[in-house]
Amino acid sequence: MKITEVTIRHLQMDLKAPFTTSFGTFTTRDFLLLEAKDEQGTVGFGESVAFHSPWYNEETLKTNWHMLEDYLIPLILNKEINHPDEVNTLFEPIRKNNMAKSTIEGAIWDIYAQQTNQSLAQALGGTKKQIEVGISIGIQNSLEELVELVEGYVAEGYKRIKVKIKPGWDVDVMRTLREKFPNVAIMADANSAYRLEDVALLQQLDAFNLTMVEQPLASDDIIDHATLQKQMTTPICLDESIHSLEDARKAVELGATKIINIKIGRVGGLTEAKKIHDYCAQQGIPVWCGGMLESGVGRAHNIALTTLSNFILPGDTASSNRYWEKDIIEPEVVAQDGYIEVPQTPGIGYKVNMATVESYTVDKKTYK
Ligand code: OSB
Ligand code: MG
Repeated sequence: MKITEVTIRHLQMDLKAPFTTSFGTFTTRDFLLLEAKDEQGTVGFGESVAFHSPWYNEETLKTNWHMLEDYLIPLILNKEINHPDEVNTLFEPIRKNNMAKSTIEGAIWDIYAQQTNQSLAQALGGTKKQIEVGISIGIQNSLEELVELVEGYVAEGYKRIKVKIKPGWDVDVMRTLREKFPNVAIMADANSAYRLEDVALLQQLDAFNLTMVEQPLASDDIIDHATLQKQMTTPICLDESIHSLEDARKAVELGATKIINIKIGRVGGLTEAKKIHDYCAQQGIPVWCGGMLESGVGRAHNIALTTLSNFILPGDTASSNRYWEKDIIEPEVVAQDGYIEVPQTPGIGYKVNMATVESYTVDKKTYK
């Protein structure tokens, strides 16, 4: 295939409910949607998961646009690409900026799947027909509100409840949840809110039989996480610290992580995500697919990736209607009793509704 035209749109979608992490609160999701077209007119979509501000990692919507416009799109336009795995090689001269790279790489995977008449899941080598999903719940104003929310999501059938924690909203919260929901798979995500000095506090979490604690320490650390893991029984799962197969290998070899959260954007695309998945499978490290408050396009990519066999633990890909009044895809993503049916039609398997996309678009530009 040859990509002959790329359109980048800045979309702005209101979240149904604010989402709070240890870093702050989101009420709106601003992101880039990328539409690529090849010489035969096949259209593929990719989503940038970079946020408006650099709280999760160093990338932002604007740095992604800059990288795409000035570096990545020029490396792709009118080049003969036989397989999406080649995109990684084309991007080798550019350091990091993984979310920007992933945006266009995802669209190329979508086109490749359509042209080979496969679902994106099949193109990736995935076999599951349905995937198990959990839900990620932000920091709430009160424990009562959190318990009520968890009750609702457990009743909806989500297979695992993840709760954001931060200093002052941690041990008591997890104790209460474990008491109220003795048989539910529960985990905590700290988004790097602690330091190794907090070991005594973090050890208290071991009493609650949590499935894992996600990224307790610094966002660029693997050494302290290894030290912490030796002092905790709860498995540590790294999110922010893992940007590549090499990072995953080092973290596993050091004993810094027993489980890995794979996010396509954070690792630079589906090809690298698959490599990390394969390595973890060999090492006996279970993985799961993280979420970044994606629109339907990013959600569709996450669903396809999760069909790979070592995605053993439920991910964060919840129903579209948990986030949005109206998603940009049709049909919307629906989790029923904690399962999402994997679409079997070619490509991402959902139709992107361009009228809905236009209604959320605040800026756009085409490159050819
Ligand atoms: O750390 O997994 C995270 C959302 C935004 C940024 C980082 C994270 C999250 C979530 C929510 O936990 C996942 C989702 O529901 O999409
Ligand atoms: Mg996380």
